[in-house]
Amino acid sequence: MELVWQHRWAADAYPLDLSTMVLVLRVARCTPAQRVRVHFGDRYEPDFQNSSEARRYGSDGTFDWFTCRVAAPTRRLKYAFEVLSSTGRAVYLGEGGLADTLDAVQPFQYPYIHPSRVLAVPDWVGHAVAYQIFPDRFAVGEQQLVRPTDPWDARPTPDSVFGGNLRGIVDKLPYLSDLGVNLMYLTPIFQAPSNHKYDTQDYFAVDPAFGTLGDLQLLVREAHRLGIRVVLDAVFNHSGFQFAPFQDVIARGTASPYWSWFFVQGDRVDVESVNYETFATRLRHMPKLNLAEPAAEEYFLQVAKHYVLECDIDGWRFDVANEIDPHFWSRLRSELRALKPDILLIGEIWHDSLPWLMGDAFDGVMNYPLRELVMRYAMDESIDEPAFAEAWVRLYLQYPRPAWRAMWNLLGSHDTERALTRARGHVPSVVLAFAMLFTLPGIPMVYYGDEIGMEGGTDPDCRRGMIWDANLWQLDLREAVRQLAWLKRTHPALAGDTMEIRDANSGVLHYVRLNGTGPHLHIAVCKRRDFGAEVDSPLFAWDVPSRTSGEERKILIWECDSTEGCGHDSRADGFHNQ
Ligand code: ARE
Repeated sequence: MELVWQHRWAADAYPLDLSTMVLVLRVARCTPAQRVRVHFGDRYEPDFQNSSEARRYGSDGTFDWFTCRVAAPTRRLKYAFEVLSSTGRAVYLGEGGLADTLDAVQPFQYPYIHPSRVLAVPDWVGHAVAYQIFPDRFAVGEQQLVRPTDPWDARPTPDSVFGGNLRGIVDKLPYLSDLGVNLMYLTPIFQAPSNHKYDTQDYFAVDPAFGTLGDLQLLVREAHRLGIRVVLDAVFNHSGFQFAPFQDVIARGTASPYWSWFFVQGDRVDVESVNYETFATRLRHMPKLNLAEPAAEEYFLQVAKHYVLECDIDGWRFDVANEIDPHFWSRLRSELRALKPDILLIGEIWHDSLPWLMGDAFDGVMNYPLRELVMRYAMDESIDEPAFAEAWVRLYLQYPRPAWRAMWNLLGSHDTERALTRARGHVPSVVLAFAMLFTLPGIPMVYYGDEIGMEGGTDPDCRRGMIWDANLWQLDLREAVRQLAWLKRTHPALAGDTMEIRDANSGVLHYVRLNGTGPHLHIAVCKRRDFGAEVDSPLFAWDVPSRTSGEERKILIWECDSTEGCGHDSRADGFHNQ
């Protein structure tokens, strides 16, 4: 068993639709497998009716990963793996462990494929290009609605108010459209005392500093007119201190009808000692909500539906999504999907998100692990091409493939240092990172200002006022992002979730976005001069000097009908995807 390994559920055996399953097996590299076959059939049949060859997707350095797509016409499946080792010996792996013969193996079972376990993401995400806005810092409409505490170009403090608002965003929609954005995510905009609005006071009111409900309706209407969808930020893990139900609990204790909406130790709230659960540790202004409480669950379901019905928004990003009762998400998904079938649901989860990507919660998550991987390769240059390829294999196969179409792939957000700051001011590294972000599976998301080379450390420094003086922009960078956005919006190969990666000899990272019908898209980042690919008229070619060694690097993006890459001499390890 230590030689082969299977079954983390959901990632290793998941349905693509009601009659197709994807099975994944990893085999320890210390006992390399020559070949892996899958024997499978209906659970109630006496034997396995079919078998199919699994394809080797790649290696993560420790394991070789094999994937196989199998038909399950009765929606019920049993299966076992036949692993032919390098010595020619066959072993069989099933739920009961290893066996020497197929007859002796106790098969794995996928009892029944239910629709709630088929992760169906909205079709439109394939060509989505997202842009994140922190409303207080983006733009001021014709009238400022609040007295700013700082000048627009100041370095923000945790309490700064710059005065950006919704009408300001409306005025800048043409800028976003020109950049190629077709999906806009706003951090919270509902009434709250802070500048970030993650401490909600009234979920049914737009914060007066940002505007009115009418301004939000105008923003969505104007954005839609330009082909830009709008996603809002739902803070359901905790409320703000001023939230009326929490104030009622403070006033009336257990006599309050909202008592069980919160987690209070004892029979009265003691604000001084913070005797109640909060977001993070003892943040008294952010009391944690109990969405397992039916009345609270109903209330927040109403909040989520309200903005879909009243403002026609296109999706939600859920704050601290991994700390909210999982039952809430399955109800929310089914009710919002009934209201708007192509609504996008994104969780903010910074780590392994598999439990929330199994079809009954989110379509995707904010993909911070991918951010770290791309930045280590493109900016820090702390990992090389083979290491990137191995880490990609591990990350990619961690989730059901459909989730990769809706992943929010980002280089930064309002919670992290900015891309150019991570690159220590080296613009070409940011171009390389964006080129990878826009060509890997998922929705690329640009954090406002990263496209023009804004700098900023961690929160609150990453929330400076947007720079609108084009003389201060990194124009090459913005042009590269604009071209990459065009490519993501138009090339069919970038809309899917499949990718073949080549752990080519060091100095060349080469991956291929596969396209069922038309040409594939090849992306290569080369540190080696004799890359050897006869690539004429690439769609995108960029010389990117290395930040650390100064050696020449090149990004090449070209189309080709084969995955062999038009004469490219990369001696790929046969990484193929299915
Ligand atoms: C600010 C400062 C803090 C300070 C706090 C004091 O940044 O350093 O302690 O004020 O009040 C919002 C505001 C923040 C504010 C915070 C608390 O935007 O400016 O902090 O409220 O008042 C984890 C969570 C993740 C969360 C991050 C921040 O998992 O959900 O921490 N992100 C969301 C939003 C934030 C928002 C909140 C939550 C609260 O995106 O903007 O903060 O509603 C590792 C861990 C992650 C961790 C991550 C970052 O990767 O794995 O779990 O994320 O680090 O810390």
